[in-house]
Amino acid sequence: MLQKINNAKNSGQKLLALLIDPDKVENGGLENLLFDATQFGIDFIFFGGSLVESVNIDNAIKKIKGLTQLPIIIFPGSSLQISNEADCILFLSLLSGRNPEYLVGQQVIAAPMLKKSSLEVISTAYLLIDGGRITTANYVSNTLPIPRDKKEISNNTAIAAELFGFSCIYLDAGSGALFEVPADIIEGVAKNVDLPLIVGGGIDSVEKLNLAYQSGADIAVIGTSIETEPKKLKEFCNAKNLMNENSPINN
Ligand code: 1GP
Repeated sequence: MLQKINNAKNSGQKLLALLIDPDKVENGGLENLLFDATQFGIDFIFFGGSLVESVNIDNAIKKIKGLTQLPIIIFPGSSLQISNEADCILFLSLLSGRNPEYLVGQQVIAAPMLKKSSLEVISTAYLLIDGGRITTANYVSNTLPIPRDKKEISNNTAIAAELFGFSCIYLDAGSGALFEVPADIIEGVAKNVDLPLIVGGGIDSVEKLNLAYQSGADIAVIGTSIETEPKKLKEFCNAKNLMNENSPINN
């Protein structure tokens, strides 16, 4: 999967991930949603959440796999969210925070399970950016997000991530953020490091999606907006496809 992501980055192709909250898998509409996601051009299903109630992760992923052949990447909120049913997992370290439990504690618990699993593991520096309100990720991780007007902090953190040897960076304003990750934060990180850049949180319009891509996002993640208005999926996919058709590397 990392190879696919790096190849896309090197050829200027943008990717789009649909985030599925494990607690919503049993809700109606999943079949249609995944049919549309496959048909219109979603590249990955991201699966996970900061707070998951009582769902059986294996069964939830099996259900998704029964409905689509899209790759499933676990975006875990904790070491409890591991399943061999998925294809890949983002091995996140919350590098914007100063809570050792989310920098390394959960990872130490998860490490032997991941080592034994068949999952592809992508080491990912996870940076929470202030999205205008306290998100579940901020609350649960007990960390401060990077202020929206402090791009030197996100730049420095991203450079540290690259020096540490992380394989990619995830800039997240948090699920349901009021404001998406600011363009200048994405631009700064994209200029300072060569790693693939995942960007999400609060992307609820095609304009915001396009701006994230133009600023340097390689993968955009969309969750809440599609949960609220599933019909937007087609618009988002069309925008991504159009951006790729018009990519200077293609022309
Ligand atoms: C959250 O980046 C994801 O971690 C997606 O955010 O739900 O706001 O789209 P939204």
